[in-house]
Amino acid sequence: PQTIYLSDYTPPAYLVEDVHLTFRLAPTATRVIARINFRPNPEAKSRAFFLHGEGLKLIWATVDGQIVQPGIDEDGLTAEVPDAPFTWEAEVEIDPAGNTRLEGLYLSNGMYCTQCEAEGFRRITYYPDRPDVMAPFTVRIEGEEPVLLSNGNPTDHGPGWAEWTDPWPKPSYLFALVAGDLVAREDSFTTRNEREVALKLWVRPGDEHKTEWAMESLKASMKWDEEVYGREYDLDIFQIVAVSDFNMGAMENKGLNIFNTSAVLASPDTSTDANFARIEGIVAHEYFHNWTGNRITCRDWFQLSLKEGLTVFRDQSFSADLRSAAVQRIEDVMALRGRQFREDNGPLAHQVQPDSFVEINNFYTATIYEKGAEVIRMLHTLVGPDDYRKALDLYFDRHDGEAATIDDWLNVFEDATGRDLGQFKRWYKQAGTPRLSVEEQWEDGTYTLTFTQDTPPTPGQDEKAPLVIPIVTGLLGPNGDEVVPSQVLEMTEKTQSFTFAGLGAKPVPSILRGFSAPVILTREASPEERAFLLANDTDPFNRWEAGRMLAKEVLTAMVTGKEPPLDAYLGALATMLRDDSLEPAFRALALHLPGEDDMAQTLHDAGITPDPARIHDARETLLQEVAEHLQDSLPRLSAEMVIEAPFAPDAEQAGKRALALALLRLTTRLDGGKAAAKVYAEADNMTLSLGALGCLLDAEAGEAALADFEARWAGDALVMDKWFMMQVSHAAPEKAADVAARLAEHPAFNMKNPNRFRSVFGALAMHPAGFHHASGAGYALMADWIIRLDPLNPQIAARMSGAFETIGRYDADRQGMMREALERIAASEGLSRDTGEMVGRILR
Ligand code: B3K
Ligand code: ZN
Repeated sequence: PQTIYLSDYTPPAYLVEDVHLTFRLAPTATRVIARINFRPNPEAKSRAFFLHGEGLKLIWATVDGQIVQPGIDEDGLTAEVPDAPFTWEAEVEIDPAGNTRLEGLYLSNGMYCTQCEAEGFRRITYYPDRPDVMAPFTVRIEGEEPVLLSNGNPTDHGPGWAEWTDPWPKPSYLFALVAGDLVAREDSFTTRNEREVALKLWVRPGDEHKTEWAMESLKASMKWDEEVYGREYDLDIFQIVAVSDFNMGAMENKGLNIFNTSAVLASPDTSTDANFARIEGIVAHEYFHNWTGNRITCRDWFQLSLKEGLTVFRDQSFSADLRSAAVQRIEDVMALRGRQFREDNGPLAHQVQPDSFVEINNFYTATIYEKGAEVIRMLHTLVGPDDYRKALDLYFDRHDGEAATIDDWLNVFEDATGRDLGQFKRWYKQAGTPRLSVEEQWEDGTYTLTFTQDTPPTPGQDEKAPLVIPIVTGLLGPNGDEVVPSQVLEMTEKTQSFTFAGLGAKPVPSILRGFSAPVILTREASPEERAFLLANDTDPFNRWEAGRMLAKEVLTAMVTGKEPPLDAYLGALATMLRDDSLEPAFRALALHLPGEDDMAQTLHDAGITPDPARIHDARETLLQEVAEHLQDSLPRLSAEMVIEAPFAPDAEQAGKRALALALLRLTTRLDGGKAAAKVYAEADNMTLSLGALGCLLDAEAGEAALADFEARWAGDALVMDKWFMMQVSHAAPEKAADVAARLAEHPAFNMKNPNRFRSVFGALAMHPAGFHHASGAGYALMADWIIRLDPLNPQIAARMSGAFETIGRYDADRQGMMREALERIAASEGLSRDTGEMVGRILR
């Protein structure tokens, strides 16, 4: 397979004036007739005419009405065309029913839908399928399905056909078509300029009761984007469609977003609070793409983070505004560390702006998305909110309607603020997580912090230069008062000192507040000092962080056979938990021990080879200690978390339920599941019933509840995904692979459905003690299923192979077995470019 390089970018030879598509839908033989007006691109270096096309059966093609015989290979076609504007027409046949890759046009449960990003449109018709070719589309759909949808505004329809016009020039990856038996929840939104926008959320009949939350989230997003970014919606209608077979969460197609059912459908009895929050965030994310992604798109896929990093930053800010900013930040950082740091510290590490790729779908990663968002957050911190807004206004003014680059983005900030961002750009070009160490000095009322930054080598990048790191820092006095409020220390050198003069006593520093940069901060501190920060820091993120650092030190000591600072930790935890001024959601997060994967990485960083079984046992032991230490407070605290009001999926209630369940997990360790059984029996919402089920499974008392759950929810695919997942994630380590293997034989298991596949094998990958069990059963099973899935859905198979990305951390035996599993995948016949690239990078 061919490697694509950023440095090879050349402008397209021909631009598209407009596109007209006609679809004659039929499950195994859909005809697509395209009429495309091309004109030579004055900026092009060549006049070679090439159209992408994959898996298409060409019926005929004409140039200016004359039949042509193009040269066709597996990537597309070439033809003789004039060095002047001309009309290309072609008819192709495609097979939506046979499309298990879920890229291009496919059938999902009898309903037609599309997924074109990144390169799916070339599986629909011959086209310059690259994001720097933007054009207005008109679409005619002919089919017997009652609902026929495409991008833009509806222009005309009749029995068996409908026409749609999207006036905004767009790249082909934003094209969408949906046809099926669907019903809509309808609403409307009035923009700040008093334009009425029709809102429609399309679902299968029977799912109507799960549409309210997404609709409310959509309206909130539309309002927020007007208020915070000054961005107004630009069509007469905005539609969302829920689809049950979908490779990722959702897709921002212009005016017609397509969503995985799991990312849009919600009701209290079937969805957890986490589901509600995720849906709110994804609805916002896709809606925000209308400006950051669609109106201004990417010149090429190396610029992917231009739209994704920015849009993640926007959806995180939206959720922070709607919910608790502190809790949102903690959760975002937990996700960043869990996925991006893991990626950045292994063989799959790559730049926020990569230099090359083989399969672009492999680069929709935590680095492009979450680290990309952190980079924008740092810009925001460095220039401040006012200049940030000024720069964004300039970005929209200057690049609206264009396919832009990350350099364009940085230039806008330079022009709007007068800042030189040359060094800052390294965040885009340098992979790896910087380590930030700090030393302190105290002398005559002057306190000095000396920082050193160091980014370890990553594949293909041995040398790392110093980055610009905004270190938000405040100082606390010995009695807990803040003596120096938060300020941004702007680090640009490898080693750099910052002094604070005129202090009466040696302060306690609170460094990297709000997690102001995506780095690993190492600072020696006594358990007492961590406990002090957990009790007193005015920055809620660092308050939580202090508790987490302390928990990690306890676990590290337990794993390595040292004396753990248990009393300091348990004492601080108990005080924190009883502090009513802290919101329950925060207390729930602070009660949460660092995960097993996080501990494995932490030990590896400290030069200790992690043993997943010992980590698991240490965590279990510590949880038991916590439960016993808090024993007397558990009943009272649990009682305080009972909600009398009717269910609402808001942050406040969700926080109370989160704390109630954290307490229930501890209680279960003391009562063997008695309280959990009661909660399960009485629960009137999915958050509590699933939480209680988890407790019962942990206590090995879950059989009855599992059977009850299955009987009750057999007809609801999204809830059954949870049923599958819970059994794997709560399995004892030595049983996890067996449980997954057995579930894969269950009649309701369907490997063609990405949600179901992930609910079993994604859960196994995220169960470190199970996946890495010394028997090697986890590795072998995962490899078997990746090999089986790859011919059907290479994108999901490739993604799943990321389970092996932590290979470098483990002992020789485990590494050997992981390598063997990877080599078996690599050697399987006809392996996809997607999985081939991933496995190759991990093995390299
Ligand atoms: N842009 C899509 C992701 C497309 C993934 C293609 N493999 C969803 C999003 O980021 O909003
Ligand atoms: Zn996105």
